[in-house]
Amino acid sequence: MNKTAMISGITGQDGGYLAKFLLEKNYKVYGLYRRGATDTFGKLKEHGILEKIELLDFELLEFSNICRLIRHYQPDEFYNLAAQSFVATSWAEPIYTVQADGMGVVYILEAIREFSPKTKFYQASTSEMFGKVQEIPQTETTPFYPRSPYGVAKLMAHWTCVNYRESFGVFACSGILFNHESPMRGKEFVTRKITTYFADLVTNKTDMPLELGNLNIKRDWGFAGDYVEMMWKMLQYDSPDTYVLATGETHSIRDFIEEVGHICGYEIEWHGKEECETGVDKKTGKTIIKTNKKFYRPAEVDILIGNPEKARKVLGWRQTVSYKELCRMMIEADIDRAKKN
Ligand code: NAP
Ligand code: F7E
Repeated sequence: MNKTAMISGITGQDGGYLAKFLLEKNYKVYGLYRRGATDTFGKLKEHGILEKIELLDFELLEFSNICRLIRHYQPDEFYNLAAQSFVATSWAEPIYTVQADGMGVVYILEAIREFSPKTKFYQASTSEMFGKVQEIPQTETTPFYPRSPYGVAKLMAHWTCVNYRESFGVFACSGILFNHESPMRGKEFVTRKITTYFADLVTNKTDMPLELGNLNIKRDWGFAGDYVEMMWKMLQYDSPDTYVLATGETHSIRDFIEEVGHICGYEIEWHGKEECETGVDKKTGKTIIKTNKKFYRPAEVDILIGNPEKARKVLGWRQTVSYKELCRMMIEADIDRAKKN
């Protein structure tokens, strides 16, 4: 009998990579999605797996629907990747974010506890829970200090996961994942915003500068494809636990722009600072980057850098795509897409 896995957030970046990975392991995959007025299956089509997944209606805030799904299908594994995942939006929609990203997890865990206690559960926790970091690098024991409604909601979900593990014996794992990117990343996230811009620039689709927020922020960026395998590994281990997944390297937004710019043949000279900074193409003198206050956040997470030692030892975590390879992979994919369109 094939193992069964439910993936919420199947239409997102990680949903596609995880579904592809599990299908290759011969899982029967149930993809949970919310109906949209426009086509939201683009990533699954690009992965070439849309037809292989059984799609089921799902909404994080609809407890009745979550109960019905879990009672009926009783999956071996449930990967909760669904979330309002854009940090900037969480200040505009704090109530919805806390309900979906926090309460939504309580709903799923309650349904598992009640109707399918054998289901193993993976929660998509995040380095945003470390926020104003209390320690460098961050590990599983670093105290949390979230800086956004998103981080607060995810922290509630994380502790709920730990609590259901300890109180009811649910096999609930929390993966504290640092930023992971790919050509499937949503275009509003900073890496993809930068690579889609440079792709448009080199294919002459734009001559406007790219407007960004704080360029000095640092993130620990890895490749999404590497991280989904570890989600699965967490659920195959003898006992449920919490793990940090990260690369152990950190780079600024400025650094990411310079690397992608360099691949596209641009050397950038910086003028001004903070909210009045510009990045100028050395060859032509043209301004290609501009900061704009609009993209600054009310409270920032200045630096993230994780220590994935525990995952390395227990799960065999290793990174297969380096930072520079990730930059190249993303810009090349966006240039290909820009040429096709
Ligand atoms: P993503 O691309 O933004 O995907 C989020 C998914 O959640 C989408 O399929 C979205 O559906 C779905 N969703 C949102 N609200 C929902 C709701 N109310 N009911 C049902 N589905 C809903 O995110 P991702 O990058 O793949 O990340 C996957 C998970 O890992 C998220 O929980 C995120 O918070 C977490 N995480 C991500 C990172 C990272 O660097 N990528 C790091 C740590 C943790 P629509 O397509 O309909 O919007
Ligand atoms: O921002 C700065 C911004 O939106 C990264 C999500 O997957 O990873 C992601 O959250 C940094 C921030 O990702 C712009 O202020 C500057 O400091 O790409 P991002 P994020 O906020 O780190 C974590 C781990 C998750 O869990 C989340 O779900 O870049 N930044 N200028 C900008 N960011 C954006 N989006 N746009 C700008 O113009």
